[in-house]
Amino acid sequence: MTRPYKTWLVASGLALCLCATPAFAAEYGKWDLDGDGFITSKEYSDRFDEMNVFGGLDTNKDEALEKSEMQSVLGEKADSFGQRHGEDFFERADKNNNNKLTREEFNNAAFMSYDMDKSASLDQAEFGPVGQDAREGGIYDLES
Ligand SMILES: [Ca+2]
Ligand SMILES: [Ca+2]
Ligand SMILES: [Ca+2]
Ligand SMILES: [Ca+2]
Repeated sequence: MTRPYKTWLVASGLALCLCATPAFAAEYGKWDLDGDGFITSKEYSDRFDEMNVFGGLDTNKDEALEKSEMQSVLGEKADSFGQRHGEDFFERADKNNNNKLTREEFNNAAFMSYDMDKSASLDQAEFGPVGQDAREGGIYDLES
């Protein structure tokens, strides 16, 4: 009878540890600019732009992302990107179906795939994958 309870304690203890590390808090704070504990799509887009994710993918700098640009810049990261955002990311993101993504279309679609509960904000649990993708060697580490 005591076993499931213990397992639960260990599991929640681990989760708390992960969130409480200074590195995690520092990273989260970089995104959650007003410090309210949630990352809105605006905060997310601002940080994404600061990291120059869209700009890094938009190689001809025309503020429009073509599928071929994404594929050539992502290179071997294309698989990880597809796993994170779905293989049909480009099609879903392209709201007006012109085969190009604006900065807004790109940022919004990326945000939505992290916002698992569709609350229009990212809590700390939802931020976990963002932190992984944004760190050195992650999907968005494009300048290497
Ligand atoms: Ca916030
Ligand atoms: Ca372009
Ligand atoms: Ca479009
Ligand atoms: Ca959410």
